[in-house]
Amino acid sequence: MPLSGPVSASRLLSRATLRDIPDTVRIPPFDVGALRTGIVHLGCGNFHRAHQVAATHAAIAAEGEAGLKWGIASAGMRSADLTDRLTAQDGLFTLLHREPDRTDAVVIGGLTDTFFAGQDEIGLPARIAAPQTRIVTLTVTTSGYYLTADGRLDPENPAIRADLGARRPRSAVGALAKGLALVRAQETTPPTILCCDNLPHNGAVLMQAVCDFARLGGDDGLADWIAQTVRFPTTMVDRIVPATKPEELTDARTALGGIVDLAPVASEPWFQWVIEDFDGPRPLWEAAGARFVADVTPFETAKLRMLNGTHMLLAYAGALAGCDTVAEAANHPVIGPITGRFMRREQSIGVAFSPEALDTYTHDLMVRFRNPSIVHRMGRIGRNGSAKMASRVVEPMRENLAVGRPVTDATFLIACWIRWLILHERDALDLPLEDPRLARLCAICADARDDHVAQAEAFLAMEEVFGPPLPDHTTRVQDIASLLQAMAHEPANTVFARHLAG
Ligand code: CS2
Repeated sequence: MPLSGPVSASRLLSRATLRDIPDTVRIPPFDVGALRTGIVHLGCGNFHRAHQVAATHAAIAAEGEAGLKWGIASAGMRSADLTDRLTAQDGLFTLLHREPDRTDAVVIGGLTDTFFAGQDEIGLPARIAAPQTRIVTLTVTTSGYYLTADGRLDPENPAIRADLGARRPRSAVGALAKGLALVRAQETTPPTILCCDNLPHNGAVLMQAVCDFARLGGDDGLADWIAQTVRFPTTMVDRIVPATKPEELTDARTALGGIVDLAPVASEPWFQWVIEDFDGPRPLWEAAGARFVADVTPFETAKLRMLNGTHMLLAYAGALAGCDTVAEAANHPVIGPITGRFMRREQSIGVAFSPEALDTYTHDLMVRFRNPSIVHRMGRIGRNGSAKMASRVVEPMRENLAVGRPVTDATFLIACWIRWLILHERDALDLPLEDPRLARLCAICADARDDHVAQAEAFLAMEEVFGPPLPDHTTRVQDIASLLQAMAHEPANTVFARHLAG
């Protein structure tokens, strides 16, 4: 984030400067300095702040004195950049709620400690095992769990292998396993672990991964104890939160009457958090609108398929058509209708909502995607495609194929993703491309240069991305290859218009 020189402490957002903030901006209605840590978070980033921290702020505000025990110690897993800024601001930051035509600013309190896990003196295992830690939350992205396509911990992943022998694990799964080993050794009550990433059955999957880690490290007893003793409720989280842009610093400063916030975050107003009901202490997250339910599955399937899967289509097709943001793609005269059709006709399979509820959910999502105040860049939404493809796109596709329903737009999405990779391999994609399997994906593009059938074949053969072969494999390969062929010879917009009409 660009800075125009050092900011004096008297102008920087902090506990001391809260009193200088104009009363048009809501500030924490509790004593931020009196917060105590009850939650440890792994993955301090924008989504975490606009979602779990904002919800915990609301919970503490609603609970008063009794809520002060729910402060969050939040770990950056990849760099010290954001956590250093937050530490300088006593953990305070501005949340800018962006509606299409207005922005509302709130200063959020709730962070007691922010630190980079790689330089933390205490260490994540010790923090997780501290008796006052009653909850551990995680947002490390789908690729941060190092899972195989069937949802198990990848024993060959270098980050996992390195953590097995390390006293200071760097991966979230390693930190949890080592933290829980300490809890077991000291015979205290384990915290509840809440995965807040977009993985199907995220609680069960994370528990399995942590147990897999313990077994890989030769500690079957720990794995059994975790499976029997530690709660990993499933959760569905939803709020669209883009990366912070320079305008956000300016907008925060204006709202705060000249006080500088070096770590503001913008989000849409929409907030959803559906949590599998669990026994055990927790903040009054209902105050923020969180719901505790017996079965999260319908919400999770709807969200993963209809929102997250469709987001991928918007990113891959949108960038190829020259759009910079999700909103531009959702408002595009051809991609917009393809998106709505894909979401309602293909991605709604397996979502246990009534047809009317599906129509409403589709409509609401399109409105959210079209919000022009949310500047969500394609590179960010499209990143880590290989880790997201199976649960968000291929599973519904497989279910549609099994009952003879169309899969044309899922095929289109996959072809657009491959086209991104082909362009990237030729240095012709004007976007940053992040993917845990990037080298392998580029190698496929290079090996089968210009042979689109061979490329489609080789991509679909990657079981760690697509799972076992799809039904009517030859048709799948041909359909993807003919879209790749068309995109190689005609402008993307022409190919897309034909796809919509077809
Ligand atoms: C997005 C999500 O980057 C992505 O994969 O689909 O981050 C999405 O914005 C959130 O899940 C919305 O709740």
